[in-house]
Amino acid sequence: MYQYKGMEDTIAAIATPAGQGAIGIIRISGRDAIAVADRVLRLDGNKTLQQCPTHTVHHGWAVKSQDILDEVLVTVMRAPKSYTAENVVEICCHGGLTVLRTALQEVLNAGARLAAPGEFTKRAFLNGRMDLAQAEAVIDVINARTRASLRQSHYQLKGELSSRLKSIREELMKLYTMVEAMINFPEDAVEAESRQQISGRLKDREDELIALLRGAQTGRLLKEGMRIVLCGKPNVGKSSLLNALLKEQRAIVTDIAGTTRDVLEESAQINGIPVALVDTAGILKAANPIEEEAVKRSRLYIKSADLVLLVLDHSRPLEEEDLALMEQLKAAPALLVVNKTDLAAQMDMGVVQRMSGGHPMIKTSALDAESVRGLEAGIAEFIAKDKDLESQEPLISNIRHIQSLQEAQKNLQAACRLAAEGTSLEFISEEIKSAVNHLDAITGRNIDEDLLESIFSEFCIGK
Ligand SMILES: Nc1nc2c(ncn2[C@@H]2O[C@H](COP(=O)(O)OP(=O)(O)O)[C@@H](O)[C@H]2O)c(=O)[nH]1
Ligand SMILES: [Mg+2]
Repeated sequence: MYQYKGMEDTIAAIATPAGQGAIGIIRISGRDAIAVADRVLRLDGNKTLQQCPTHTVHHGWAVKSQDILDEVLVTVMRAPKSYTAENVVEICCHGGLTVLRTALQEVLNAGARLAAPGEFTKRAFLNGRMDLAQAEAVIDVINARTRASLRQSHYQLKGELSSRLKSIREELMKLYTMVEAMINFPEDAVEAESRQQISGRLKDREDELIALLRGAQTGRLLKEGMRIVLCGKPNVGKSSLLNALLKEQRAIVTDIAGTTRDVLEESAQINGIPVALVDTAGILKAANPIEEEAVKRSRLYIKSADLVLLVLDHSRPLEEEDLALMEQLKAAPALLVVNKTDLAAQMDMGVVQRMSGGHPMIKTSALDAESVRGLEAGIAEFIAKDKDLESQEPLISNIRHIQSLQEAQKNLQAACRLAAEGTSLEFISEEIKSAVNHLDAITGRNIDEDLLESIFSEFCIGK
């Protein structure tokens, strides 16, 4: 098994966030974890952790020489049944920063070294407790912003993605062996028939990869959320709608056109999807350098949006600026939001309809909570279109996984084609092998040291 420099060390870190809390945990892992902990602990009844059975909890005191540092509860977990598959001790202290830092310093003085970010999880992976995709799911669980993305991260942590990949890999290895046998023992094989069979089975595996990749779009959405940009000429109610959607007064609203100068971005959740709501200035023709910059930024935001809400003012006749924006957004993912419907209608809805470019239209009033909920529902419908947000299947969301799957799929596509074309079998075998390697990169069977470094450096210390 792969080892890194320092893997033999016993490591320790504060595993809870910096700051005050009811409790804080110091986690120690490694061969000497229990001996190190015993050096800083005085447990009730004068016992040592060495004498205690695994997976038990003990009351006592953390001490520095004879001085008491804190009253603690200590959990001991012996290898291999622990998070890292090594000996692990968790010391539960009171959650003050000074208490924790002092206790950690004593643990370090007693023979442990400070853990690097993600080092506990890295060991869990290297000791075979979980594969790389599962280890990466740990960080996703911690970072999950919505319940839907948390559920997906748990699927991956439990190994659902890994077992799906494993079954595809097994089948590919069978095919690989078959092709190799045909290369090495040509006299035994009925080649034409076998080729067709192999090509069919390769295609089935490719289809499985395609299905996983299709789910990845939803997976990314659940994890990263989407950016929704409000645009429309000044005074139509963009900032009011942003505030209403956020349910707080975030953007400044006045009846003076041009109140919003800079782009404002705020996060919210719509139907369990994290969204970044962006309010733009809505100025189309700049009168000074500040406005010029505002116009430029608005344009950029509109371009990068996953959804644009084009806001129109129902209480005023359509103007050239409205039409210009509609024209500009014809091919963009957009909803037309007809605002201020609480006021008398001045807008020619027939023209709006005709110019809408087929975008759905939603009538609102920023002053009326009920109609803002209608807008939310419209946005939710747009988000959910063609996606299964409640999917019980593992949805891939990690870019590294997506790229590897795409590469594997390309290999299988080529292998199918080659098998059908009657090309030399060696080329087919090469493609299958390469597909397997790409799948192995996801689960970490194929370890690239630099890659591991970069994956685990994203973790927090103590995880
Ligand atoms: N009656 C009514 N007034 C609104 C509505 N939405 C916004 N307003 C008012 O229109 C003015 C401009 O709103 P604001 O949100 O700043 O527009 P923005 O320039 O597009 O951001 C303010 O006085 C708001 O109170 C609405 O739905 N109905
Ligand atoms: Mg505004």
